[in-house]
Amino acid sequence: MVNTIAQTGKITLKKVHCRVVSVPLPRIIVGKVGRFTHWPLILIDVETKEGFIGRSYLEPYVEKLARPIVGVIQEIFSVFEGRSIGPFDLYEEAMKTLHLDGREGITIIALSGVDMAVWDVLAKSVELPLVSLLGGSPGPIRAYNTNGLWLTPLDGLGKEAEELIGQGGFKALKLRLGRPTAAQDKEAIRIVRDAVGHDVQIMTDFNQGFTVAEGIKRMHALDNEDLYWFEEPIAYDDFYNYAQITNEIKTPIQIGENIYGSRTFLKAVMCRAADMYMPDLMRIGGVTGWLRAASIAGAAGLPLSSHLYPRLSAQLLRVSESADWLEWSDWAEAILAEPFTVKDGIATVPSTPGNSIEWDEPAIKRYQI
Ligand code: SMN
Ligand code: MG
Repeated sequence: MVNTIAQTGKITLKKVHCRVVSVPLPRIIVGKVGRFTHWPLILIDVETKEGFIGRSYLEPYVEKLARPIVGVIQEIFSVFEGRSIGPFDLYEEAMKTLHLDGREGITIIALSGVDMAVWDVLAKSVELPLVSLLGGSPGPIRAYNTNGLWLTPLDGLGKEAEELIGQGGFKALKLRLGRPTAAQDKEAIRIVRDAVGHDVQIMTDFNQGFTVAEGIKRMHALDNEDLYWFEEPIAYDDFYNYAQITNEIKTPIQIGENIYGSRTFLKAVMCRAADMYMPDLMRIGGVTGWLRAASIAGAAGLPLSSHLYPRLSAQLLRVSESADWLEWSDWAEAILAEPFTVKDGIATVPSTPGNSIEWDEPAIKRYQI
């Protein structure tokens, strides 16, 4: 194998393989986003002429959308097949063609998957972890546990909060809110607070459940509960109303998991839509999109956390100027080879080359659909 990538900085793209799996969730998701017992994943392998394989995965939420996204991945890849190119150039060229079908939604989700895999190839070709290729270093990043505390019966929340802390000595958890009454939300917070004490941060997420008026009323009612953030109280793209809410509510407002691409990210920042941001790798534009959004957040002094994709997000948070918290979810763990664990509330980026995504092939066989 002749590793010309290390000399030219260019990767010769040969083939893309996509597989779809549906893995059982360790804890069922019950929220404003819906009810999920299983979690679909698109597993992407980018094969290169130089012999390296770059890997990434996407979490499309909706099983029926996995195939259409695979179709878009193949379409994007076909433009680059046989060509030698670097990640930024690929991203730019693909974005230029995406204007035909729109740069938000499934198109950028598919491009994000390709982008993450191509960056993995580049890092592997120079035998560096992605974080080091980007100028950072392997090491720690603080993490919060997002794996539970859904809109489930109140009497189970205390025990569940204790279990979630126990999954990695966590110092922070996410609790979903937006129950029928403010009193019920308050009770949920009290139960979790009693279970975990005052040294644990509680992030909260409304998953866009409210109208503007309802959201403002509810957040005023919960504004003195010592919560780390209120996430997505209203529709994710209503930046003007977010700005009003952010101005009016003391608890920091968090958005970002549904923002597509760095230009829309900039629009949110320019609107002063939120106090803090949490991009999602599959929507922001993969590694390339993350780097661009993180520069904006850093320069603006806005704390940056992540959404899902803990392995790759940990690497990127370590090169992000305003890095805040890693969202640690175990939903994709079932098909990944090395466990990505948290100890004393800290996740550690390993020093293995690439983005540290490797498959557990027997598990993939079990869950492939
Ligand atoms: C979330 C993400 C993905 C599926 C359901 C809920 C949630 C989060 O918004 O922030 O983790
Ligand atoms: Mg959320």
